[in-house]
Amino acid sequence: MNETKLVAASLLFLAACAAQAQSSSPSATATLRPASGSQVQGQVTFTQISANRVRVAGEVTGQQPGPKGFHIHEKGDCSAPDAMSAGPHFNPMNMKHGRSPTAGHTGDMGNIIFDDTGKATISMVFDGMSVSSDAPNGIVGRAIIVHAQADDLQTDPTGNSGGRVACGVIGLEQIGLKAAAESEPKTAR
Ligand SMILES: [Cu+2]
Repeated sequence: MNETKLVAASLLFLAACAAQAQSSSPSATATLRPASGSQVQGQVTFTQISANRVRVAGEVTGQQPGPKGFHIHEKGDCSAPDAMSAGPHFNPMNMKHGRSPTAGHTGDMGNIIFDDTGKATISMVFDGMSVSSDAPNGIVGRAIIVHAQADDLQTDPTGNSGGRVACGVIGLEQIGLKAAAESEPKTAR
């Protein structure tokens, strides 16, 4: 192989790596907005770190201190004032409520812990979900919900975590405009 061919081959290899890295680590974001008259809001990012494994990171503020239920719900619709429009927990495997990955719904992310100032800093990894809008376990286009109470990680199907105090639609970062449009309050329901 002469030098030119070698360089060309190397470039092709690098390009292939870059393309693969891009397609295998998509990320999505959700902007949590208050529901049920709360002041709870925040920003959460979902990053695919390997097959069916997603890192969830972000910050939520305006909540009472302590652990509060934190789930992905089935429908990317936060239009109802109490966020009930987001439907039940995202549960494509038809499991009982609990906590992923050993048991539970795909959307069961357990609790996030709010400190004395009402802020929760989130950094967790979950198996069994993907940052996709078409995979069976894809979370894009669904909604993330913060609850009024702690999830007991047991009571089926809700975790007995009370009302919904914040809701945000999960949208791919590449289609930020579409995600923003989807999270606009709907005029008719
Ligand atoms: Cu929930």
